[in-house]
Amino acid sequence: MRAQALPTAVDSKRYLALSGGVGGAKLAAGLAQALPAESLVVAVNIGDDFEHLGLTICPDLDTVLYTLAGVVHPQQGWGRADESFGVLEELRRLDGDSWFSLGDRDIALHLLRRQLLAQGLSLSQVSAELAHRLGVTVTVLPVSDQPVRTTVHTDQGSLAFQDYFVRLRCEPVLRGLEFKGAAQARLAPALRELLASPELAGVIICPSNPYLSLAPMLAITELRESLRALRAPVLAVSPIVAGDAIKGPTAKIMRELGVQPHAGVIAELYADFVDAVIIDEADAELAGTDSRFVVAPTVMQTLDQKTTLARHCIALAEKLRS
Ligand code: FO1
Repeated sequence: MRAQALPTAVDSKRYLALSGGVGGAKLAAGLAQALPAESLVVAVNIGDDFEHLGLTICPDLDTVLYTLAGVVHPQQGWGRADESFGVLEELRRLDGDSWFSLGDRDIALHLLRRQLLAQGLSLSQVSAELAHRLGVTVTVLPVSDQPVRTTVHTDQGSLAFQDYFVRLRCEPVLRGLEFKGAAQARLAPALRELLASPELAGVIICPSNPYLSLAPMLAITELRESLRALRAPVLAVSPIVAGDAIKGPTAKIMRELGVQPHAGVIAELYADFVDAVIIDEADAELAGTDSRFVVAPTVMQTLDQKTTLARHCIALAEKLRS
């Protein structure tokens, strides 16, 4: 009698990416190319979220969703491509709040989010529903279903995050950051489950702003402690290249906090849980200074570059696991 053929082993490895907005979404897009959809979970910062015009705005979640759906504004990296601003123009005419640039298509998504939240769905459930409706098959979820809101302490007083970031264009000098709600926040249920799962093959910390995007996530005790205790490798991609940020105010913020912007700083900030830090080829001379540094091309403009960096991350996680 012939032995029954064994079923083909199903590769059930899963990767977790921790992401802020634009920079993180780029690597998430590369990971979505390099991995099957069921093998990737992207957990996103909610510190930038706020209530505006009666809507719950989740800029980083939407940036990741729009990027993965292929509908993000290609130059801005946030908001929708092919957008119109009829509502905003009318708001301006009526002397309403128009400093935060919400396009018409974007407002439609926000109305839907409002409706689903009002029906009692959690932010994770709403995000899953929005992902589905946008045709995104990768799992995208907020780091928590409870609010965490970033307050920026500056030389002009304490400011809500978007007041500082968008209305004042990061001009005030930063003195400190506070993540309101982080002490009480629990991880989103699917994230907690993944962090405890033997299927977790690695955690990839995307090249998002470590102070504005990743710190609010890591301020949730449950996340930081899970990463510290994790058996699967944790690796981070440095957002600093040749002493400057690829995009956004990371380098300015670091200088204001008295930190010299260099790629290696990420290894110090995440020292208690990170196993490897990918730094750019432009910073290759740092490689010898810390055994955790690994050099790879980290500048992502094209989809090919995003996918190449994603493959480097996956290969590194595999190497660290073996
Ligand atoms: N960024 C801006 O610089 N100006 C805006 O008016 C603006 C509007 C906006 C609307 C929806 C959205 O999802 C994002 C938006 N962003 C805007 C980007 C966003 O506020 C920041 O990039 C993130 O919060 C930082 O990660």
